[in-house]
Amino acid sequence: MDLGAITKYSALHAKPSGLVLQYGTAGFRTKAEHLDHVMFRMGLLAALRSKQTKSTVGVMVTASHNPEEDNGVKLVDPLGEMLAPSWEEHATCLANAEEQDMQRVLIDISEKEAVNLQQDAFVVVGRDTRPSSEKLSQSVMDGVTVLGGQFHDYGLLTTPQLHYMVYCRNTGGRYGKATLEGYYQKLSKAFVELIKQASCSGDEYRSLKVDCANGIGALKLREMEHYFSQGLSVQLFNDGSKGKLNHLCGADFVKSHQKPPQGMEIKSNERCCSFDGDADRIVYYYHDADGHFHLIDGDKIATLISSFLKELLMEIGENLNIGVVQTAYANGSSTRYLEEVMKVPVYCTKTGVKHLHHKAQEFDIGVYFEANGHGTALFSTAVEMKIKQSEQLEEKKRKAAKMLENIIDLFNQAAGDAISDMLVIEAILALKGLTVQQWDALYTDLPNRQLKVQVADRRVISTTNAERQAVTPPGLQEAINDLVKKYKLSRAFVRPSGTEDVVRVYAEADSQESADHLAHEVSLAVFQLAGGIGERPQPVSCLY
Ligand code: 16G
Ligand code: MG
Repeated sequence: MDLGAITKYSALHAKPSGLVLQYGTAGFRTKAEHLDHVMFRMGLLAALRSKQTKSTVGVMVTASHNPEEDNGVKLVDPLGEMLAPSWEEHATCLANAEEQDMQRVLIDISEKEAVNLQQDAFVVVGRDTRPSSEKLSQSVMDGVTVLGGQFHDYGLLTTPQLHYMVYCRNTGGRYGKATLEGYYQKLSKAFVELIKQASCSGDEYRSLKVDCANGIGALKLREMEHYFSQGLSVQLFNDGSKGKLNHLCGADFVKSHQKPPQGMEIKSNERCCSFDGDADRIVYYYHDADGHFHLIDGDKIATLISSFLKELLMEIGENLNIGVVQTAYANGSSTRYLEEVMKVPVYCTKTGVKHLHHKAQEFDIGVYFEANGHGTALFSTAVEMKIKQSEQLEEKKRKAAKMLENIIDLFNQAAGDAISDMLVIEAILALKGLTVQQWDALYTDLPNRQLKVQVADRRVISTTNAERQAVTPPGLQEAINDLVKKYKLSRAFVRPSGTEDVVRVYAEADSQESADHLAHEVSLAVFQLAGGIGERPQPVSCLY
């Protein structure tokens, strides 16, 4: 490690004094103008991680669904997964070190993690379409270089595409080719083969409207569409040619406001979907004949996918298990439907993709989705073995095995991916002959409400049982329990946000009015018992 060079270059990416950031569930995220030093240092850290794992590591420059002025950075571990927890701590230490402490922190990390500094390092870098992203990704590469590492700059990529590249590079090409062409071909080939098996792929299955949040998803989907156009035609909206990134559009807007994005013309019963700003989240929706908006969120996506996969499993195999992983935000109706109607075991983890991903790896087929549309399905080697053995099976079983093989190719195994999930969903709808309304009708969501409460220090709230119960401050959980009892089919929980300085409140109940009241009452309890600041929480009717 050439400490002299590190100090010299670090001064060119100086840290604004006093700024403290935390590597959270989505990496570092804040106003773009505060991030130059963080990017340089994450370049250094990625090089160290690459040396330690003797593998390619990824760095993605994006702030997903945040406003255009923000930016962020996330490291991708060798198998395409989120950064290991001990390295998240190193990331926080390194990002917050004052200039004169940088050398010591770097040496500390290298020693703690037994990094062989002589080892080569290789880092791949991707970025979204924000105006600040190009320069910030350059700072990442500066960091990698100063530590003696090599890099490949993929330029503009969706976040899941970067995960895919990392995964391909560390599996000797077995998973796929680490190029955009490789990604497009792998997914499109699997999709087109699946669609061919649909007996009822009439016109209504052939077109889909996609809101791209004025982000990177638009560019990449446009590059990709001709690869799969024989199976599906996509009409792109909010493609970045006019509007602002994530402004009144995108998956986060549609899910949290429960209304369609601006800039998209929707006729009744047309199937539509929205990506978020870095294309790792997707939600579907439509307008019914009466003009009512229907949201089909991550929970209903998980239901569609897991029921289809369960059918395929029943066709081909004994002794293979399937599980669905959700978070506390999953609508109660979805959990009930999965467990009671579909007889699929459901597990709940903390919020954040890495927790769901980890749990899903325990099953032969693990389907995981957050209600907000982050998710994918993972497959064990036992499933792949079963498919290989299917040559000897009877015709019907062989067909199911072939479908499963294509589905595995179509799912991005490295991360939840809006493009890949979209193609999986489109294929399943066509294969099952389901309209968007029929899909939506699988179950009815319980009315729910999410609110935010400002408190002096959100760390006073700690939770257990996958965030469904508050442990501290004292008395808060008892207060929530008492409030919940007042309503039918009700449930509520609170948790400190991992991405914003707020406490989040979730409530659901048998009617929208009840869910709104409950959410408001729980917000007041948080305000009183957890050190609320600013204005007291307003009733929901005053907010919307
Ligand atoms: C991050 C997480 C997402 C989670 C969200 C919760 C990843 C890649 N992203 O965006 O999964 O739903 O944070 O945000 O893990 P919150 O803690 O502010 O509610
Ligand atoms: Mg995202």
